[in-house]
Amino acid sequence: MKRTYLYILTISFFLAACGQGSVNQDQKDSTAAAKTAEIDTASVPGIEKVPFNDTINLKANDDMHFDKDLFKIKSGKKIILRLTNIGSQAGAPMSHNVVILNKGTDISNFADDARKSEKDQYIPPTFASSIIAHTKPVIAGKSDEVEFTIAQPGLYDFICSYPGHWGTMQGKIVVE
Ligand SMILES: [Cu+2]
Repeated sequence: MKRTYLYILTISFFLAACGQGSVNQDQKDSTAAAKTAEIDTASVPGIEKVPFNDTINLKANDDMHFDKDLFKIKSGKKIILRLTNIGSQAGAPMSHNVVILNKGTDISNFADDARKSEKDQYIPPTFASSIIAHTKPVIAGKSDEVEFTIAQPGLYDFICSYPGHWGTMQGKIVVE
């Protein structure tokens, strides 16, 4: 009888200890999540080698690539977005643009609507609130330039919204 009592006591103590353990684990998890949110932008591979810039200067070619895919800018600062199309001017020249998307925008959904927005030069009105800045369509040999400011630090995507281009024409902007 005494032995059973001890046994139950031991089990209870063990369970209590486990309970305590899981509380600590939860605390650890939430601390880790908070840290992840904090270092979100710092965890972008290669970002430590990218200097702060006041200009996002992109060149696009007929192979549907931008010459750069990673930028670092300061929040609240006026930034120039410039796109130059260095593609061939012969035949049927290919156009490109650059669209900077707000944090958390689903690129695939955006591109889907962009594809259906030919009359709006592939800038979908349905996603107006997700667009921070965009250039005009730029044909080979031309360039376009716009200014923008991003107030909130974080990680932002940019793409070319021409149909079928965004898969290879995209990059990231870290705002600190
Ligand atoms: Cu393009």
